Amino acid sequence: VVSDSEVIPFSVPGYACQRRTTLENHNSVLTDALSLLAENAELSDEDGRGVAFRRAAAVLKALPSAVTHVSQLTGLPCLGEHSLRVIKDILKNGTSSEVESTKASERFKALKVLTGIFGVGAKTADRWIREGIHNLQQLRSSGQTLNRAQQAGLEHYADIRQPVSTAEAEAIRGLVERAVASVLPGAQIVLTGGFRRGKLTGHDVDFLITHPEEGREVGLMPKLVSWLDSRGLLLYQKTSRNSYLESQDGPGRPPSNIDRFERCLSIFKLSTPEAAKTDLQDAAENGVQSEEDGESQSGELGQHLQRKAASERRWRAVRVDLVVSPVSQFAFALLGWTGSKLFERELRRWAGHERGMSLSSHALYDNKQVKRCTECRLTRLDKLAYLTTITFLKANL
Ligand code: 8DG
Ligand code: MN
Ligand code: MN
Repeated sequence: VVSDSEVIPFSVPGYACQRRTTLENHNSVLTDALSLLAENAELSDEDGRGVAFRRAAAVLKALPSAVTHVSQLTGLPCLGEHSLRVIKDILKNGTSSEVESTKASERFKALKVLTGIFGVGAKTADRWIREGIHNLQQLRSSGQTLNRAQQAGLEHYADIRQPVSTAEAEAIRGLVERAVASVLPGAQIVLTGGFRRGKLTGHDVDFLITHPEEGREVGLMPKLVSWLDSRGLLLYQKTSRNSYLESQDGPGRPPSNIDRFERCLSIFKLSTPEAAKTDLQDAAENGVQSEEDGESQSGELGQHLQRKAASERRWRAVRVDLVVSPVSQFAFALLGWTGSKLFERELRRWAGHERGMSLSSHALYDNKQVKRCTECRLTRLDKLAYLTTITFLKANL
């Protein structure tokens, strides 16, 4: 028992983007619990609650040591009543009843399995659940019409849910570098997303591509995609010019977080004897019983068989995002695609509320000057923005 006088309260700044957050997390029991509740809220179309739990988890992630006593949390930002209740529950009992019952709920388990399919969002999953579809078997036999993305997602489900390793990300980088070098010599490619933040695994691999000469990047994506496709390296791809202008940014609407860059959401076919070996080991060590994603026995068996098949082939499916940006917007694109999602959200909130500026993946504007902006001022602002983004990255990676 610790007396209150011995407890040293923690202190962290209010916005996630103002904190130095390392990959070392001293409070993973608490942050796992809050992240699960965040996930459940997001999957239930309650984004506000989701963000609140994500913010609370981010605060605990930034603490220099493990929380042992609730009084250490006095004065910390972003810890609402609900999050505090969960934290207290865990500090007192070792677990949170709300987290445990969420984890055990059929609805949550079904939402996780179904949204784990590439191309399936919370709304689709919810509709399927209401129609009695809770797992892959039921989906396969339901006769539901699946779009191209969902078909690919279902076909490569077991591969895609296996985390991507840094070695695999490097192998993909090699492929994309070769492709880019042959369709547009001089173009540059950067690994973004979680791997750029130093994470050791990811759910996909994210790349940003540009060319040092403005305008040379135009038309790059289709060439890149057909180079990869003609060599049999793509299992699925969808290239899109973003609908940002038409759908998101109408008058009176807040600017969208979604950017306008040309992008390609894809599934690569990566030849990896290593990946095949890992899958085999995984299947041998864990058997079919240890899956914890809430699939039924037959679902687990199905996945096991998919993985076993994976171990017999010499490739695996990996989700890859490709984005092309003109070099004049590269700094913002890089910052915007580095993540994490909460960091980006918080950085934009901070820019708006504390600095009167709006930040996107394209530019940084001073809100007071935006109407009178001349080319010249924009250029100067862009330079300032570039320096600002670099400073942020140094402070936060
Ligand atoms: P992970 O893949 O390792 O799980 O984590 P991550 O790399 O941080 O997540 P991500 O889903 O791949 O997203 C990487 C960043 O890309 C994310 O922080 C924000 C940025 N991003 C955009 N636009 C979009 C978009 O339309 N969709 C997604 N998913 N991310 C986007 O700038
Ligand atoms: Mn990623
Ligand atoms: Mn991604």
